[in-house]
Amino acid sequence: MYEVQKVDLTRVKPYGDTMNDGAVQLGFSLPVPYGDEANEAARQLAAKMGFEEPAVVYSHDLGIGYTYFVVYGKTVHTVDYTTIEVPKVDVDVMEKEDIEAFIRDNIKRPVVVLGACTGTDAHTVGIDAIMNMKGYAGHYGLERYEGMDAYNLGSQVPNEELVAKAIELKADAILVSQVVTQKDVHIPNLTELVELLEAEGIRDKVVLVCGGPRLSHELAKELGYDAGFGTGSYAEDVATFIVNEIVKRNLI
Ligand code: B12
Repeated sequence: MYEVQKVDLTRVKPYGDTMNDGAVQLGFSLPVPYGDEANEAARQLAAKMGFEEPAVVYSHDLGIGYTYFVVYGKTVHTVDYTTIEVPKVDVDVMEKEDIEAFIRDNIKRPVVVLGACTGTDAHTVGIDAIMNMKGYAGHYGLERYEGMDAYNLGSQVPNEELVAKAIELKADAILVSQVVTQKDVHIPNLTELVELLEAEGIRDKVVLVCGGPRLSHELAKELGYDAGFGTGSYAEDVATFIVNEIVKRNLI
């Protein structure tokens, strides 16, 4: 019979085989050729990172002098889970039908939503997941919502073009997707959009939302957005936020 072990939430550490053994799996590559010396380099590096009993359990030749490793180790550190607070979008997510009814009852006109993956970013799948008719993982996208006029401009859209389209369509909400975050390329790009909207005098008239796998609500707020959505977001999460925000800010 299983014995339920009580977890001390003030001192949480990873669980591998047994409670609090601290076991973790790391994956990284080194610019050294595949072989025994490469494995030893990876093991020593994990030890220097502070992991106890580091062991290279897998390595793979990436070619041209690079090797990939999977290393097991045990961390000695813990975190106090009871003190953790993560800023999140604060709305009770509605179902699609409830959002449609909310628009009918409270906004009484079509909600215009404009979306794009901006700058040099060519990843369309995230914004498509939110906007496309067929949706994502069984959640229909905004194009299928009654009472919403959704325009998906696709990828690599310059901020200037997005702003011009927002003015032309009198957009209620602008949705920006940023997937590439290498060298923090998303930060100046997201900031530029806010600045352009401010220069046009329409920042306060739109609900401005960004999303992507490495974006948080906290970062979005810092950059001047109304909300940020990360991995595992669905159309109804952002649609609920938009319609509530329109009513709250009296953008009707
Ligand atoms: C498919 C893919 C590509 C395809 C894209 C095709 C396309 N039409 O989209 C191609 C091959 C073109 C590509 C190219 C590149 N890619 Co790429 N790509 C991927 C991959 C494998 C999957 C991304 C994806 O489709 N995810 C599925 C969607 C559904 O998830 P999502 O984007 O997170 O979206 C969800 C949420 O984040 C959120 N969301 C996203 N956007 C928005 C917006 C709003 C408003 C809201 C509310 C929510 C929201 O909702 C979505 C649904 O839940 C990832 C690795 C991975 N496994 O994630 C790398 C990855 C994103 N790519 C990467 C890189 C580096 C590149 C290249 C630079 C590679 C290169 N050197 O050429 C180029 C960049 C080209 C460019 N100019 O942008 C890196 C990015 C690293 C980083 N930190 O920036 C990744 C992480 C791979 C890696 N591990 O290195 N890529």
